[in-house]
Amino acid sequence: MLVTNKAVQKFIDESAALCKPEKIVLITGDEAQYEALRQEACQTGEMIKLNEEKLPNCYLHRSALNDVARVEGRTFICCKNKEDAGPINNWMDPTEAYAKLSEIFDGSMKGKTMYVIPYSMGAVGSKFSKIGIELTDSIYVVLSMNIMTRVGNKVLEALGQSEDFVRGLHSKADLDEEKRYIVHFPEDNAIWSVNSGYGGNVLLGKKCFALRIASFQGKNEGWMAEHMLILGVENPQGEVKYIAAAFPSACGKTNLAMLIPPELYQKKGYKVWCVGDDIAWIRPGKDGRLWAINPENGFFGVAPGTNAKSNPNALASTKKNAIFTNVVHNLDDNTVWWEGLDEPAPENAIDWKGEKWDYRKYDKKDKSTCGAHPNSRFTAPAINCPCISSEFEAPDGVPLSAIVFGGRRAKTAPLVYQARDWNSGVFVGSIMASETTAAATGAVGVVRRDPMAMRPFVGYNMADYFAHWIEMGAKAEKLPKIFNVNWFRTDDEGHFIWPGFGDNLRVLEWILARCEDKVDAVETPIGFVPNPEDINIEELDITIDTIKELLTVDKDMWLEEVKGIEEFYAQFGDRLPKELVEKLEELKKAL
Ligand code: GTP
Ligand code: SPV
Ligand code: MN
Repeated sequence: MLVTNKAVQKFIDESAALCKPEKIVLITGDEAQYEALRQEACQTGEMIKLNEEKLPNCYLHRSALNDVARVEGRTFICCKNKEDAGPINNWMDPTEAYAKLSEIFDGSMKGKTMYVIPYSMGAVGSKFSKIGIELTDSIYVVLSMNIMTRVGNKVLEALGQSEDFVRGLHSKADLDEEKRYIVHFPEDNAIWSVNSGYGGNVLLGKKCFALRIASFQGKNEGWMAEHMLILGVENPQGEVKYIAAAFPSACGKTNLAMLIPPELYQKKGYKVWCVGDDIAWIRPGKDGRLWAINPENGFFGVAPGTNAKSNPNALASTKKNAIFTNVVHNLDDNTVWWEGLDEPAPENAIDWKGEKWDYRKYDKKDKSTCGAHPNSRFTAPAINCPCISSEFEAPDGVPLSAIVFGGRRAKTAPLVYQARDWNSGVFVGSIMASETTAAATGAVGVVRRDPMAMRPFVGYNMADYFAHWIEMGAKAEKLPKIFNVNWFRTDDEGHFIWPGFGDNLRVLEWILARCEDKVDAVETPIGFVPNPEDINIEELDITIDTIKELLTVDKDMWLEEVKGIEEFYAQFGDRLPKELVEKLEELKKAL
């Protein structure tokens, strides 16, 4: 072992004493080591090597049938005082949690190898970056972390003798659902995850560190960790403006981050650049603006629905050095397939469960007949993305012109509206609600409050998180403007009214015009909506009446909404910032 950092070595020794692995292997970042691990995983059946000509260095992995998404009910924030975790998070006393999980971890790696993954969230050595050490018994985790983060000796070098790193311990153990725990100790910079092998539960740099632990660090250190994509819109003059957007899981971040401008916009010279598709770390800069970095190094994107029309950039990103999880295996040419891909379903196929699959039995209305799991995903290196931003590695990140919130709302929320000011924007984020998706276990399609798309990811009391947002507003003079969008309004038959995807640029154009005071708007009780003629519908098959309809703010529905907000706010008691109580009163009065 080449670890010279004493705190890292102590963490490894203590964890090894608990989990009792047969071997300990340091992940160095060396390609030969990865290649040996890929081969080992193929021998054990953990991964399947795909067609080298069509999908070079790509692999397929199937998770256990009971382990296909994040498990919010088994995710805990373990801080000393229960009140500090707040009413939204599950809480366990840290001492109790360590004891309970120690029993599960005890001997969980017997006969197995414990891999030590030193990784950096953000470019290695940048002052905005943070380091984690993940210990795991899963090769799938090692190889996926190598795609999603920056890994290896260079990270240990950057860490030096510092003790400032997040300690992540993961074991698949028996994949027993009843003993599955995703547990965070924000006060100890530690994460323990056991009995899962799936994405957000086990790639500890992602939701566990970069959102739950980092949101807590950000509150204490004066910055923000958010569930946001970051994109740059380049106008025909070549100026690039940056937008960060928070949508709940499986509500369109990856799609918006990589959008292809409609032909009309391409001809004019518009381009969109992707900085990140899931997580943003945001800090006030010396110039009074808010600056954002994407701490990740790859995409863990939803596969179903990704195709050459909806998201060609995401599709292109998966063509080499990618890992697919729970998609269909096309045996005819040893490639992969999922619902919504451009090609017809393969004749000769294995579904996500590992069983022979007949596409003729597929029924759109019955998710259980899908070949690919609805939350099947790809892990792909960011550098594969044709529209990756030149600022992707910029150590200080990019300056934000706008922050956009959004969710899946069939009716209430209009296509777009602008908050009156920063605190109104915090209010708009705090009242977000969205239909649940397959990204987490549980019912799908139920509307729930998901403030700032962070409901499952705030590592402390959400009332304090709202207060932190308000405080951040006082820290920067040139704040981004705040907006809310809804691509998901439906007609009476349940069809989406707005075309979405690339055409969302038409809405971003209005948003950026508002940021530069170039366009008027109409004031409504919830904020400013566009004049319908200011949303460009050239070359679309919808009329101005459809836009009018998409922009309506229905008072009765909003009065109903207010009741839901009051109920939601009531949980926080006195801890809810008074600024938000005032904003709710203002909304009620305006309605
Ligand atoms: P996470 O990775 O879970 O955080 O999800 P995400 O927010 O990145 O969502 P993603 O972009 O993967 O989109 C999820 C689903 O939303 C896919 O099925 C898309 O097809 C669909 N979707 C994305 N953008 C739009 C849109 O503009 N309109 C409509 N109708 N659907 C969209
Ligand atoms: C999400 O659920 O928001 C994701 C996927 O981005 S996971 O990494 O599983 O959290
Ligand atoms: Mn996400």
